[in-house]
Order: sequence, then structure tokens, then C-alpha cells
Amino acid sequence: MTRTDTIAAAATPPGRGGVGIVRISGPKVPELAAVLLGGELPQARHATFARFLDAQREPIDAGLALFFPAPHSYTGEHVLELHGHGGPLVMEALVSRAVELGARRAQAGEFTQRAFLNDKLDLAQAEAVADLIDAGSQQAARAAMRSLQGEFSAMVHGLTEAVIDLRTYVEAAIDFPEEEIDFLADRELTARFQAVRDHFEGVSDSARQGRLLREGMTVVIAGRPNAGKSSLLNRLAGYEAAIVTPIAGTTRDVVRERISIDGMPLHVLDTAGLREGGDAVEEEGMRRAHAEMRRADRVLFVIDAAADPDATAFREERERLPADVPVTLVFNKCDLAVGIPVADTLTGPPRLVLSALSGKGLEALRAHLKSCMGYQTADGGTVSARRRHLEALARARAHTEEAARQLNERRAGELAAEELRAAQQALNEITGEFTSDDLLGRIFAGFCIGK
Ligand SMILES: Nc1nc2c(ncn2[C@@H]2O[C@H](COP(=O)(O)OP(=O)(O)O)[C@@H](O)[C@H]2O)c(=O)[nH]1
Ligand SMILES: [Mg+2]
Repeated sequence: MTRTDTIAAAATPPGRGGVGIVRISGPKVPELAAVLLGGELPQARHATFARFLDAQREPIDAGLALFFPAPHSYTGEHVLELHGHGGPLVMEALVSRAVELGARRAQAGEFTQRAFLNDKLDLAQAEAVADLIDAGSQQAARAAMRSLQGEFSAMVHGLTEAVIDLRTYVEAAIDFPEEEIDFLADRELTARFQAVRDHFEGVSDSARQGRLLREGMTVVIAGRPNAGKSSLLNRLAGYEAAIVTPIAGTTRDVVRERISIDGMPLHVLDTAGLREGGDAVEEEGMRRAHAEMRRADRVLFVIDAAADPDATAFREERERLPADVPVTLVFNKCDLAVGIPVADTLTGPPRLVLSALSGKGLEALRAHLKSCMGYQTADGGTVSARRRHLEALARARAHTEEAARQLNERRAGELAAEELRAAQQALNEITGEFTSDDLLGRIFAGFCIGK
């Protein structure tokens, strides 16, 4: 793919609409426009009424033509937009005509890819374009808009600056070896590493929230057999997705449901009850339950509030739950547990009291899940982010920790500087200062044609 190509595609979705727009971008636009519009180029950035002509100079359609000369366009190249009548045949005829005149059909995301390659947007911003288009809730849309305006990129740049400062500090010390001993014992250095760590923490938190808003949160329902896990899944899903019986050990495999709470996607997984002494099938079910919990964003640990008001089940299982996945304790069957005080001797996880049978307390659970996804904080500055960003942040952070270790344990300034350089490079992948063609290909392939 060379950037000397001129590309064309319908920018509006296929189907019928009042208006349909064909976008053409590339160096051939001026000559192509002159022929297609049967005369002169329209005045730059002015909506001009025109006929869009075929090879016989017969009008295919008539509408508005807009010419954006390079570099002041979405892609940074010459761009022509034709606003015609929104019908699939009209759009196809206009794109074919552009192809006859030397353009080729654009691939998915190619306009935005060119905008990225011409420095109109960085990579995180380009991804935010797709996120904005795909947003399933107002919050997700606002978060995507913030990323598109560069808020997330600015956070990543701030972090990169902090890593560069640290690296410069370390490298300066390597250049003056006679001072190295003092330097390594330096409190200043420890403080600087800590500051960078805190900075990582802040940016990773924002990115994690952003990813939840975009991709949805994965919630695993776990607990003892018969606590009401499957009943809870069915309540959330709004239909009988999982089999519910009074027999312990009914659910043996993982049951998955995709639900949405006010437009926010949520993946809910019901699992086999955790207990000792099940048969081989139940054992395998529990193994799967644990595997899903490790991958989850949150575990809803369901307690039978009538049978186990002290949440003994949770205390017993706690050790085996993944340490880094947050838990919410759900005291179910509150309809049976009237008057039974629900234990508050446990510190830590948030707790909710509800009845999967009657539906009491379900609204509070939905509100809780929404707040875990950043629903409330979305107006307080959540940005949109992707798994790719979180992975790059984690890698950068690991390199920074390794740098600290090289200094503390081995006094190896050179190696520490090298690790910091790798950290910086991982951060640069987020905004795209450092990327492979392969990565770019994968990112833009996820866009729609014409964007
Ligand atoms: N009274 C009452 N019974 C419930 C409630 N939730 C579930 N159950 C009952 O508890 C039994 C086990 O429920 P189930 O959802 O299969 O539990 P699981 O083994 O944890 O998946 C069934 O007989 C349900 O009808 C509740 O909130 N109140
Ligand atoms: Mg079940």
C-alpha cells in the first residue's frame, strides 16, 4: 500500500438515507474532481452545488461537493466529499466513477490510517475514532471523545516524560562513574522511582476504567452450591439462561450471558458451586470456575444469607480466590433471612443483600456494577482505552521495576538505563510513535470501510 494512491469509499453506512456521502482522498483528487464535476474544482472548503457526471457526461446524481486541499483535511491529503442522495446504487455509481478516474476502493479504516500517518492524529486518538463510532452508551461515547481530543495521549505523554527524566538521571550518573557510589545510595533516586510508580498507577487506573467502558466488564458468579448463583444469573439476564433446581451440583459447566445495563456491556458467567467432594464432572466444573475467576474483572461471591449469615463460605474460599480480582459479597435469599443480621465482621469487599427469587435488591446490584464500570466517574474524566494499551502499560511498568532492581541489587546503571529505554518504547507504542506495520494493520482492520 503506497500513500500515493487515491482512495474512495462511501462514508455513510450502506442502505437508504436522505443523504449519502462518498469520500475520496489522495493526490489525484484535484484532476479527478475537475472531470467528475464537469469543470472546475469547487472553491476550497465551500459547499458547492454540482452535478456528478459519468463517463458520458450524464449526471449520476447532483448534490454538494466539498473540496479540502491538503494538508487541511481529515486525512491530511486532498479530499473531495460528494454529498448525494443516500441510496446504495447512487453511492456505488459514484465510487465506481472515482475508480474509473484513477482512484481505488479504500480498505477498512484507511482514511483514518492516513490521518495517523500524516500526523493528524496519534494512534490512541485514531482508535478513539472507532470507539466513538462503536460506543454503546453515552458514557462510552463521552470517554471516546475525550481520548479523541487527546486526553489519554496526554496522560501517556506525561508518563513517558517522567520515565525519560528518570532515564536521563540514571544516564548522567553513568557518565560520571566517580560519583556513582553516592548516586546509588541516593534518596532522590528512590523517590524518583516511587513517583514514576505512582504515575503508572494513575494512568493504568484510567486505562482500566476506559477499557471496561468500551469492552464491558466480565463478572463471574461464584459461591457454594445452592447459594442461588444460577438464579442470580437468570435475574440479571431476564430469562432462564441457566437451570435452577434445589439440588446441589446442578450447574456443572460455565454458563455465559452477555447483558447490558443502560447500554453498558456486561459479560456474566455462572459457575459450578465450590465445595469439597463432588464427582469428577463437578471437579472439572470447579476448575473451570477458578480459571474464569482469574480472567474476570470482578467476582460476585454469592452467600445463602439464611443458611450462612456469617459468610463462612467466603472465609473458607477466600484463599483460593484470585488475589488481584475484586470481589463483591452478595447475600442472597434475603426473603428467607428476614431478621437475620447479615455479618459485618468481615472487612474488605463491598456487600449487597438481595433476593434472586423476589428481585429485591437487584436494582442496587445493577447500580453497583455500573459504578464498578465507571458509569458515575465517566463524566469526571474517564477516557476510552483498549486491552492493547493496558498491556503496553504493564510492559512499561515491568521494565521500570526491572530497572529499579538492576540498580538496587546489582548496581548496574547501564542495564537500568536500558530497561528504562524499553519502558519508554512500550509507552510509545500506545500513541504510535513506535509501532510495527503489523500492529497498524490489525488496528485499522477493525474499522469500518469509509472511516
Ligand atoms: N427463597 C429463595 N430461594 C432462592 C433464592 N435464590 C435461589 N433460590 C433457590 O435456591 C435453590 C438453588 O438455586 P440455584 O440458583 O440453582 O443455586 P446455585 O446452585 O448456586 O446455582 C433453588 O431451589 C432456588 O429456587 C432466593 O433469593 N430466595
Ligand atoms: Mg447453579
